Amino acid sequence: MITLLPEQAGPLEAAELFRRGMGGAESNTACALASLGVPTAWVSRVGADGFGRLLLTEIAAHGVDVSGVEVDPHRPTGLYVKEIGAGTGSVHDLGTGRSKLHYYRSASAASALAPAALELPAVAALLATARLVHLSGITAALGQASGGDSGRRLVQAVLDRRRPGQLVSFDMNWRPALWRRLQGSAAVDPVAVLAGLADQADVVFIGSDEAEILFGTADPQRLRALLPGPRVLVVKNAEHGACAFEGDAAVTEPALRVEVLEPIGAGDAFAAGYLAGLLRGHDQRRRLRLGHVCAASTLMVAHDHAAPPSPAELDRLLECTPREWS
Ligand code: KDG
Repeated sequence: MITLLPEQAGPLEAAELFRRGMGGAESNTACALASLGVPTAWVSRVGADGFGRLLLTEIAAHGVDVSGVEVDPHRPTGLYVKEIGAGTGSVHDLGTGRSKLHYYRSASAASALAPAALELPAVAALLATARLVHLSGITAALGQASGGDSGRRLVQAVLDRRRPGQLVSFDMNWRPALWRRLQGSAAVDPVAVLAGLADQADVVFIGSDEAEILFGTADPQRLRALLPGPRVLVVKNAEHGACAFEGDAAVTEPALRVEVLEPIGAGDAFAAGYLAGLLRGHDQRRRLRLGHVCAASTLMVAHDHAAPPSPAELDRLLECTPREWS
């Protein structure tokens, strides 16, 4: 997605100047993974417009393979506007942050993502060799607002077709606006859909704020009991830290203390850091740490993503003791 970020905080009606940026949970994660040196590809759809061309160029410039991105001649590229310090206390309606996102995505190219995407030769070739496929609850929700479930079917098809040994990670990414039908309430129970998909993945990420809304608890042990399927369940508790369960064994790692400018995108960066650690064979503590370091870089900027620290700084942060961990 393209993002429009007002130059000044305040209500949207007072914003005159906007800075253009790049957002979208999956592409944020892809860019951060590529910046960490992990060969990464992004599969999505953009419009045949300037914003679509810009996204393709910029995401490729981060080192991400965009050969699996389809250009739709009939639908525009998705867009969202960030309202900074909107005073509503809601990010994705979660009540955690200082911004509110206004989406212009319902008729966008990416909103038409469907299982047919897997038939594209470029996408089939990427999936045939990928060690890990990262999915999110955002993709699963696409189509729901207009009464369809193409996004959910696409996520299910990826899960069904995974090769032996191929890992699938799933970021819950609760976006209530996507699950609300354009008129009336949701056609399906989003909690059942998300829990059902998460249960089939190998690694699942969930924020405690979204866990509280979806499952009525943010307690990691209770969440593990509710989501027993994935080999690894990572529960992220914002500035406090994150807890990873592998089987029943839990490892908790505190977050870095940083000055937060804007939280959107930090979860995507965390997923990238954790997954890079997993693919490199790091233990749980190091994976969580790498997640926190990547999240911290994003928390300190107004845009949705930031380059992770240099390899030398990363090594220092991964080696220090929790007391020096700030
Ligand atoms: O996680 C960050 C995303 O929320 C943002 O980049 C936009 O993908 C987006 C979404 O659907 O909220």
